Amino acid sequence: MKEMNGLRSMTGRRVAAVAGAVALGLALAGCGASGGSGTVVGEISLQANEFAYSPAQVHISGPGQVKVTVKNQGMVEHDFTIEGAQGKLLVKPNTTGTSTFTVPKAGTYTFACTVEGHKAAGMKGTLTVG
Ligand SMILES: [Cu+2]
Repeated sequence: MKEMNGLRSMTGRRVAAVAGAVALGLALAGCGASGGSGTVVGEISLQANEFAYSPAQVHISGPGQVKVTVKNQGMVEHDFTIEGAQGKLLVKPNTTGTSTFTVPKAGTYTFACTVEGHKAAGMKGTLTVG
């Protein structure tokens, strides 16, 4: 009876140890593989006017946070949004604005000005991630 108890507790301990190792492995894999939404992976700098961004094609190395700086050289207010990402950066004429956007995964994103008529007039571009 004594031996049986000892065996059972040994087995139980081993199972717990294995479960712990698996959980740790998953946690580490989750951290590395996804890139995480809290990692600043890139910085982009754009100029805006009526009605275009320069450059219109930008790239960051992978998903995560991207710091965006927009210098508005136009006569009216412009903004900057990334389709598929939260947030909007508003920039008044002759000022420079900065904001951080979180890009969820690798791919090609359209960024654009949401002031009425601006995107249709050509105020948009492409952000490539990864
Ligand atoms: Cu605009």
